[in-house]
Amino acid sequence: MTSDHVPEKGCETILEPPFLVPADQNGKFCFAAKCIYLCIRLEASTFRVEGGTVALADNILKLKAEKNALILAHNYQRPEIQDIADYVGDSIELSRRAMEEKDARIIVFSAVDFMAESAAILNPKKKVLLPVLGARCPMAQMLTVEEIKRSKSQHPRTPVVLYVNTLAAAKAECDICCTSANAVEVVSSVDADTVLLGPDRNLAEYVQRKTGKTVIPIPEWGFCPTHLLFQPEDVQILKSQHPEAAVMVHPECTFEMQKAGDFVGSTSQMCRYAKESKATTFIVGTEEGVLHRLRKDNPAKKFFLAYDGAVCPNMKLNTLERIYVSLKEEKHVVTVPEPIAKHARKALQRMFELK
Ligand code: 5XR
Ligand code: SF4
Repeated sequence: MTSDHVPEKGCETILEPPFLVPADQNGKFCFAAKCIYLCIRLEASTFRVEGGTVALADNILKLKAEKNALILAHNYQRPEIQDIADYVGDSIELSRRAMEEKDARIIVFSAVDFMAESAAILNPKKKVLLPVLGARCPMAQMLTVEEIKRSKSQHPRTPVVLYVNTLAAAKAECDICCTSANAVEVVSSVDADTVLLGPDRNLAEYVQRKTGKTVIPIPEWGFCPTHLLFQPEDVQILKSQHPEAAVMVHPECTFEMQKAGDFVGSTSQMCRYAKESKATTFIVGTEEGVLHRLRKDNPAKKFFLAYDGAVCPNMKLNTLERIYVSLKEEKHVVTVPEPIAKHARKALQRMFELK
């Protein structure tokens, strides 16, 4: 804001804390003038940004109506995207919404690759659009079909449970899918004491602790780069500033981080917990996007991100501008070849049948 504003000679101090008014007449004038100037600048830039965003959001909504499209946004999307979406949720809520959609011709999936793929698998008659082709979940790339086959041959007759954070070809190789919201129920429902679960190792260990079953992670080292950023030390510091706060942690975080939590769960479970809890302050250990939804749903409660840098760059590739272009040009269409889709669909449907 001040970088291109060169103060006049003798007035340099006015922007320094504690913003004292210079004593001489000339100084006072400079101060007042600069305040007005800064206010106008602030106003103009706020107006420009908001005006642009509002216009863009309006155009998206118009285009959406013209094209009979539905916009689904993940909890980790930017606030302005969540605000124009028809539905905001976690991967299972959005997949179910996509599966059940009857009227829309187009589904714009503002999230990452595997979620749009699941929508295309579950509702193949719809045109599913992923606004940005590069929005790919690195964790989903960590489990290859070869690795699954290798693990299966090492552990014959052991059921394979795959996190939805996998590509369609991997899902086609598994018995049942799960999300972070239902992994414990899915593994409990499987008729075996030992299961293979991938790609997230922290989630596999969490499920093992919760179910008492042996959960073998595939691959050995799968992880979410964003959730690994959380450290229990950050929670300690925040807790010392807000001793009354309840700590919510995602199961993709390390066990040390999970131990620092009063509650471990997926984003949809966090949303429920925050609503129902008596606590009015929360420290949140998951991607920062969910704070927008938490604050919107609980305006009287306070939410602090456990670590400022917990941003998924892939999720954040989606912007209003890109959604507009995606809808206008009807790109990028996500399709899954039917021989793969039909196996992956079965694994997803088994998960849905559980609830
Ligand atoms: O809801 C969550 O907990 C986040 C979720 C999902 O199920 O949507 O697990 N997102 C995935 O991208 C994993 C995130 O780290
Ligand atoms: Fe993938 Fe982690 Fe981003 Fe979720 S938050 S999309 S698991 S990288």
